[in-house]
Amino acid sequence: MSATLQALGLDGSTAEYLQSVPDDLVPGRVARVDRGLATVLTEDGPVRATWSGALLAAMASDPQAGPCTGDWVVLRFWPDDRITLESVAPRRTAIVRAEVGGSSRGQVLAANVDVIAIVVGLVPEPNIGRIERFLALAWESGARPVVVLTKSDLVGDAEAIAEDVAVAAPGADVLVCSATTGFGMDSVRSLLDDNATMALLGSSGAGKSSLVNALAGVELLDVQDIREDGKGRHTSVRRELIALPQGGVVIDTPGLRGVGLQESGEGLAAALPDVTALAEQCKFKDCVHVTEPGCAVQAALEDGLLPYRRYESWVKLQREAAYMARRTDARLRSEMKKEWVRASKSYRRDFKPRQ
Ligand SMILES: Nc1nc2c(ncn2[C@@H]2O[C@H](COP(=O)(O)OP(=O)(O)OP(=O)(O)O)[C@@H](O)[C@H]2O)c(=O)[nH]1
Ligand SMILES: [Mg+2]
Ligand SMILES: [Zn+2]
Repeated sequence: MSATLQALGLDGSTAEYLQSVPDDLVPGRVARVDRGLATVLTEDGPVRATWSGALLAAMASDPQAGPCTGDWVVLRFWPDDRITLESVAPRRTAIVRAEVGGSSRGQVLAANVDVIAIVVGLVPEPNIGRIERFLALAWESGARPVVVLTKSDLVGDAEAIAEDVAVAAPGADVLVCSATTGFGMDSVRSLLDDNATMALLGSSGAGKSSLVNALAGVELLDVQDIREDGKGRHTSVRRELIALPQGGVVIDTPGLRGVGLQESGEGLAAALPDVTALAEQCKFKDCVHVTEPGCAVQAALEDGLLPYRRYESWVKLQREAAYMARRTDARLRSEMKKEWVRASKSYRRDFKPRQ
């Protein structure tokens, strides 16, 4: 395994795959993809490649077969100077966002990511529900989620906010930092130990590109002032993989407007393990946790053991996961619809949000 590829995050099993391909092909890692053209980092620097016929055929039957940022690939250098991307190595992990309004097949945002940093600015005040959605997406990917609360220089009580966020993020570390002052950047940097690959996810204006610049120690990426209303304006427009000079790889992404969940619901279970564990104790297997007798979720709500807000997040996320599943399974569709109509009716009837 070459040192250059190792610095780009090459792992053992992918190295094996890359060694199994014919000798005249060149391995590399996809830094970015723009419409049918990939920028691939190789041992001899970055090159631009188009898709091979075989790859195009594979993509016709499975859009997820197309290369995305973070993929390990093999390239063919042709005598006429063309470079084609021949195949994509099996992905260790994949961040998959459900297509908004498209097919039920998700869009792969980034591949072979070890750590997903959910980047959240401390100003405006973090939206816990949104963090939970990002966590569900992150757990689903197979990578390790970490919540990075940035812009600590703008608040006085960063640690108190971090504690609140930690309650909503069981199993994930919560870090506090500032790209501006450098506070807490050492712990963010250590997420890249052993040439790990870290993808940054978060809303526009959260401070993702600023973190990449702070990690790199140079202004690599554009950063722009946020609008007066505090909303970002989507400064970054594409996903981009950056190999840091001191080792480790970061993938910057544009702010996500909608975070779609994939259908399996595993991410949901991992993001809200307390509610999921309760749901397993319900008397009926098909309990929808609204008015059923012997419902452990309702019992915990009544006893005050389960915060109402977490219950609400769970209902919302579960509904979304079920929606995705429904799109892929026509048979389930009508059953699910009936169930959710019933559930949401009695939900509205029985529960007035506490003030
Ligand atoms: N005070 C302060 N401002 C920050 C910090 N990090 C980022 N900012 C500011 O926040 C704004 C948005 O930062 P970006 O890094 O462009 O945010 P982004 O998440 O990449 O946004 P998109 O590319 O639109 O998704 C810029 O005005 C930054 O200067 C920080 O640690 N402290
Ligand atoms: Mg950006
Ligand atoms: Zn129940």
